[in-house]
Amino acid sequence: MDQADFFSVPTYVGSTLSAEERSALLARPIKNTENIRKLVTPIIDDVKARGDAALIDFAKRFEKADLKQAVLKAPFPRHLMNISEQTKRDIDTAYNNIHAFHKAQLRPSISVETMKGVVCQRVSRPIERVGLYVPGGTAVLPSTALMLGVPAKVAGCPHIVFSTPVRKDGTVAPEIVYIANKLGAEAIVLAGGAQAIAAMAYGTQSLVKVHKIFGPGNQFVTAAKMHVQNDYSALVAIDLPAGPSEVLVIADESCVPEHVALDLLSQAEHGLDSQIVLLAVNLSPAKFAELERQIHEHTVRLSRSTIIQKVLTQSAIIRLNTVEEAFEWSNLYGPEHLVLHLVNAASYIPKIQNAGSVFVGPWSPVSMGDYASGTNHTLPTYGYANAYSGVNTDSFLKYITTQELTRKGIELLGPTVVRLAHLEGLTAHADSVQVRLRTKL
Ligand code: HSO
Ligand code: ZN
Repeated sequence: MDQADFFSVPTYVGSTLSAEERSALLARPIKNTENIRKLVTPIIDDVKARGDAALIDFAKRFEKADLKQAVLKAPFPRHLMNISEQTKRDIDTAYNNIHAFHKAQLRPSISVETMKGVVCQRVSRPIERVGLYVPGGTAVLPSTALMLGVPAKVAGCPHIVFSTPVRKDGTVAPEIVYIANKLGAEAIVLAGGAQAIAAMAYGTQSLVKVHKIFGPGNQFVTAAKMHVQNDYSALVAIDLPAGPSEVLVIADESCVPEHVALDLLSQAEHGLDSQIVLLAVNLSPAKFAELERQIHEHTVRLSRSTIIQKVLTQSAIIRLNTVEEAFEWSNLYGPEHLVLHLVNAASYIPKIQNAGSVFVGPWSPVSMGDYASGTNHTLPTYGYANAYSGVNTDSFLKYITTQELTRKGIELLGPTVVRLAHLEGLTAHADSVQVRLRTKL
């Protein structure tokens, strides 16, 4: 076995696959949730019981860091956000684009007169306290601080807290502190994993509990989010199940193999559990060979080569005959990121039913959306794109409805409601309308 074979990507011919083989290729690896739950529950319970002291102990155990305090409160000291002028400008550029796109998502309140004298309204309110989880792990992700913080700010959330694991020296990445400061966040919880989620869900001696928790994370973070969401004593909501990164690329003969290769590898480098799929539509043998060559050539060169090689062996290239078939596959898979390397790529958008975010045409690598184009990078994974949207401005808002009827309105609609209430045997409901209809003004 030579070096190239070691991480060659399993390749399939779509037309030869049985129904079972197809669904096996579309499935994500099954998670042993029971085991994860067993590990996560005692951590959550400990933070719930002991608060800050438990967080300090976990920082020692998991991050090998000695913390004096578990929560860093605003105003954040300047020396903790020491970054270059160029990095500031780059963060600011990304911030402005994300801000512009998420601001445009704000919707005016609506008011509809459904019948004469019956007026219904919907008004929005920002969620008052939001907790934003920024993963640490194998890479620091200040971009995630922007993706969660900017829409929170746009929505008008008055109390924003971040949570992120500390480094060995007890500090967090200065870029994250800079962003937290720019957003007017109140605190940074110096914790990662399940312990961070628990701190935000239940509060600690130095942190007020939040109403909704956002952010991607590993399986422990996701399991902890699910756990606290189901605990009435936490009374907390979560954004979405956002797991390991995924990309599905659809490429036809017009594609530039090197671009396709790097789009795949850029998501593969996120972690050992990343998922990448390439649907190759009618590629000539020469194009296909070049694509494979590019994947190999770049994989050996990249800084996270070992991770990528492992990911490639558990990935798939599927050769298909038509673009239509490719979209059928893609809609069944429901990828977090969908990249279209196709002639007239934009004309296929109406065919997309399930995807987190779509990257259209040869000049739109996933990285643009990961960092700075303006769209959000916290997206549904694991096939949840068939029911969930990615994080957006609405995720930070609640909608309240109101109704106001006039005397004319209740006269018009009241008898209908009285009959419907009787139908359900709920006479107090019926009477609350009847008494009004009888009231002489
Ligand atoms: N692609 C990731 C987000 C990210 N990429 C952060 C780079 N930094 C979401 O799946
Ligand atoms: Zn990424």
